[in-house]
Amino acid sequence: MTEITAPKSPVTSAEFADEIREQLKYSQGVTAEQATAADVYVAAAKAVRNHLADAWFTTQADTVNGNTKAVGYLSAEFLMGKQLENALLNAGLTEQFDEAVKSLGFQPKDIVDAEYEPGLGNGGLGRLAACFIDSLASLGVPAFGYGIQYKYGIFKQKFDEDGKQVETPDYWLNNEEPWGHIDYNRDQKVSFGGEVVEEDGKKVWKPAWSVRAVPVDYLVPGYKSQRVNTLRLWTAKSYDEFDLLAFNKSEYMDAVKPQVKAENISKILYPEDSTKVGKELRLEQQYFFVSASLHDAIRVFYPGQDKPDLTTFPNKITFQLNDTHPVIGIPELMRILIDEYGYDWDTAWGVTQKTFNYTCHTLLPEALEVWPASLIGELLPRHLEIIEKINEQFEAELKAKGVDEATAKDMAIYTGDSVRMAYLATYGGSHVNGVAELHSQLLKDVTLKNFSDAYPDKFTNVTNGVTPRRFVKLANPGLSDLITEGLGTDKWVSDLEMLEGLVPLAQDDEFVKKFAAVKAANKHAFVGFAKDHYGLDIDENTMFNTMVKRLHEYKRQSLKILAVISKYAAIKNGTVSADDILPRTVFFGAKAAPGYYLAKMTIQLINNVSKVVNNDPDVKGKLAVHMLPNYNIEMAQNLIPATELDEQISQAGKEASGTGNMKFALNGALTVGTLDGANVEIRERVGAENFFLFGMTVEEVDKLYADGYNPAKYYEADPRLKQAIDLVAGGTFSNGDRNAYAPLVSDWLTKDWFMTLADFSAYADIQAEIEKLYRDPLEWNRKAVLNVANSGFFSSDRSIEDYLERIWHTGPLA
Ligand code: GLG
Repeated sequence: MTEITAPKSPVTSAEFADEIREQLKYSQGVTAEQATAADVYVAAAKAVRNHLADAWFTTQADTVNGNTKAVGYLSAEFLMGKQLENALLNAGLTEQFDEAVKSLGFQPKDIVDAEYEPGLGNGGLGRLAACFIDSLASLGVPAFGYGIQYKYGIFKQKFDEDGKQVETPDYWLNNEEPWGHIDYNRDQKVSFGGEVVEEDGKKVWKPAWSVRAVPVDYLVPGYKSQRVNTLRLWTAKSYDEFDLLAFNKSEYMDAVKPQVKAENISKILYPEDSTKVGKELRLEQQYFFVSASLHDAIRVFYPGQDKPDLTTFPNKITFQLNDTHPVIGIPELMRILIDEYGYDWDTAWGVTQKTFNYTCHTLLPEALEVWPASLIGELLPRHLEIIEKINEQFEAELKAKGVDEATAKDMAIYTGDSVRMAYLATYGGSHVNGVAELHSQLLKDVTLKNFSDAYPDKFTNVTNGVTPRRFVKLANPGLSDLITEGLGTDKWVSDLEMLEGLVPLAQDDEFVKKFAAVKAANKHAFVGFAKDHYGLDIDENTMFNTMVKRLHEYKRQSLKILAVISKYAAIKNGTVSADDILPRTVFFGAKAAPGYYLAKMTIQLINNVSKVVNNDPDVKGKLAVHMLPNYNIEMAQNLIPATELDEQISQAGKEASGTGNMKFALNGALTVGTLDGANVEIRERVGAENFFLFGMTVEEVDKLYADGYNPAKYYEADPRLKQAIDLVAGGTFSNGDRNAYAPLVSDWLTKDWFMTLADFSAYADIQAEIEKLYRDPLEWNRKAVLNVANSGFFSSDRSIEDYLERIWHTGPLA
């Protein structure tokens, strides 16, 4: 095997400045004197990319020639965040960069800020994929991320003067994008539609139309591993850009139609999060990237071979299906093996089942994709046949296992009308995992119970994690320095469980005070960030209390805003004395899916509560509320390190894991949360006494549903809750308009599917405990240090180690 070479020998800052100048001159066509910050950003990006190139090529060669199985991470979303700082860190060029840009007359921060954040994901699932490929590279495991280079990422969120969410397109490729390398010579053809005919006793798919899948390669540098993996995002192009015949007849629009149809496939990221969509285009997107990726893997691992031995495919690469979105890959690999390479069904099935594994990210039944069979039949007729046959084989297998008919029917992959992708994934792959202990247990007990009974060995858990590079080292340099000082080494950045070494320091008052000073500095920095970005004036001498995540009823932003309203009312009414009020600034950040009515109304309510509260002289200095627009990775990197109290208040049994919760704990925020998702494990590790637990458990929730839930009862029982809802209903946050929030209020009082009202009292009660502790800064910060010290488990490096051991059965390159 090839020697691992370091990513191009380290350079001095003067040399790096020359490299930037060279890029400016020969690539961008501007001199250093003419260059703007945006120019220098592009030049620096290209310069650092060059530094990583050799390690990238070596890694590719070793991936193909070595005997370590690679990982293919198939994901419809990769929410990468800005790249420059991370690439510099992993290339070991941070200091050179800082000096170099200063010598060119710029501030490093302005160059970093000039990067436009790509938003190719919705939330946790997409960000997890980004953390995972970072960890794979850092652990030296050969891996490919495979996805789509959407032209428009997640919409940009603004608020209109009524506080309503307004979505605008996110055209992130508006300016030169220096990271992706488009590779027209490694394209793949992806076909759709048409019919299946029999020729010489063989099924032959005659598709109606095809698109050209062109890869755009992003380098994924590992931290101190000398390895650089590939994120290959596909973009759709037309084969017949231009129909000359139509054009000659001056039908200009018709002439470009094929191009428009083809390019639509990679045009937009679906802005749904955990909700079902039934869009033809979405299935086209899924098939597009999965088909291209599987063919690409065959190209990579069997170079130049016309008749490769694909029975070895699962030894070359194992594919992880990130949720149900890529599950069409199962019938696609069957089709490739049988139709394109002539394998028999059983051989193809053996290879396919060994190749795939499936991660489920939800507990909401409506988020498990189910496709109408008619749609699959129209778009992918051969695949529908294969799915039917898989289903027949599955039924026979269940029968042989003694599964009764009614149960087998419930488990059908193909019902005649529809195809259940989660079931197809569970049967068609080797392993199924949930993303936190509780979630994996609930998958076995509830969501996929029949499958777990029939195939107990398939089921396992891998608790999520987050990359310590981006979310501690880069986001929180002050804390990083303090950790390094405390541990006497910076090795924790790639071995996060070393943070445990900080446990004794939580008893050292001097250390705790240093931690408090870092937090204060981060708060101060965020005040500046909020002023620059949103024009806000924030009082840093208040508790920073944050709830950032997608807006969804189950996550219960409603619970938080009702508690805020109740506190506002208490201050106004004088029910709390001035001395008893702990000054708080509450931050929300959340995007709602554009078609999600109640979620959008919740955003509007938060914005209007914010308007009323922040402009009321009676509560000035005591309570402030901000709904920050366009929550994204950049905001997370700035806000999380500044947060003191974070909110993880979903209804128990609904949040599969959460990953924001891990980022907050690692940055020394205390959590107020329910026993849901990974909160359970966070609490176990940081200690019950260092976590504010409230609310119903999964069992209590189930029981209450079963007994018949009546939210109005809770409204009547707790005057704080009644008053908060009455204020909303009475028009306090809508200029007296009593109808403005009627649908929301009516939902609370009559449905309240996620039991916000039932958990309100417990949530309001625990605030006293939180505030009491906060008044004792030393004790609060001691607990915060213990949160940091005991959260090392939540590194995505550990998650990847678990996947390697429990599911992928592979490891780093030698
Ligand atoms: C999901 C879940 C989250 C989970 C994330 C990553 O809702 O609880 O943390 O995936 O596994 N759709 C998501 O974001």
